[in-house]
Amino acid sequence: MKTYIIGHTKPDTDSVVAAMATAHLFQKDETFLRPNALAVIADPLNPETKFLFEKFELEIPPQITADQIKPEDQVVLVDHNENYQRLGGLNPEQIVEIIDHHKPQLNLGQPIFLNFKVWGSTSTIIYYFMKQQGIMPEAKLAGLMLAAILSDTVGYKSPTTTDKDRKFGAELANLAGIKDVEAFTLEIFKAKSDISSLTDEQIVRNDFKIFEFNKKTFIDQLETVEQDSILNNKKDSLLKAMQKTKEAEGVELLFVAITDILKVNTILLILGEEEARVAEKAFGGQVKDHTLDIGSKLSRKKEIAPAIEKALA
Ligand SMILES: [Mn+2]
Repeated sequence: MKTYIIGHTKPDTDSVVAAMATAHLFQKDETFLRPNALAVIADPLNPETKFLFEKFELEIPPQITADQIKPEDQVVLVDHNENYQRLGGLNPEQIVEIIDHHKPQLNLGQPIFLNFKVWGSTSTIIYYFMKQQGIMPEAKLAGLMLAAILSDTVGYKSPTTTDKDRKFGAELANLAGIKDVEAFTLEIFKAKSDISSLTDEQIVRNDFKIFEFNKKTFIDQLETVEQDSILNNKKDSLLKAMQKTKEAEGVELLFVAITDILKVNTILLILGEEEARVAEKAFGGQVKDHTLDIGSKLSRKKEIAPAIEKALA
């Protein structure tokens, strides 16, 4: 019997690092009774996460498919809980534990261990458990955990940021020997912005979620330090890729949010009239040339998706 610890599909840094940190915790502390737990990933790493693993010279967790999970194995989900965010084909009956900071959307047939905390990253939660058990991550893992917090909270600027994230982030910076956290944040932002290897369709699908609002709504968010150049050079081709994706996914509304994490500003790419109507109702202002500036809203979870949901209600 094996226990796999896995984050969501199209993993971000927090998803991968939270799985690794959880495996470390379970291996070091036998009271969890999951000593052979193994961190794995559902899809290849994005450029930001790849950069961080190279920087800290740590081994990337192996990628698995549902076929590799045997009926007697157990699965721990980190950084997600919703069905559509899970590894495709995963049998929900094999999920034994979930550690997450997203809205719970669960319909499971058996009792399981649930650890949900409304903090800025799942890595914040794992570090909290480590502290409770007196287990400290070694320097490299601490550096990755700090990166996961900074990435998920957009350098502590997102409204999802809590005092726990700042406090634990500072402790992890100490453990990792990172003195200039701001410079480190900028390094992460630059790596996050590297879309040179992505096609337009991959950008539109880079970090999307589908929300079951009154209308089925696809929202992708691209966090970048190059908002201007993306809008100047890529808008038309992205709109084409958005149309294709909308048809392929069978959604009623599709938005791509281009968030400049240094300027703290989001511009929505608006595909058609229906999206324009909903976005104007949700955020005010007027759509111009397929774009709507929605100001300082950074968080899809806390600001962008709820406003769209409300406009559709
Ligand atoms: Mn997360």
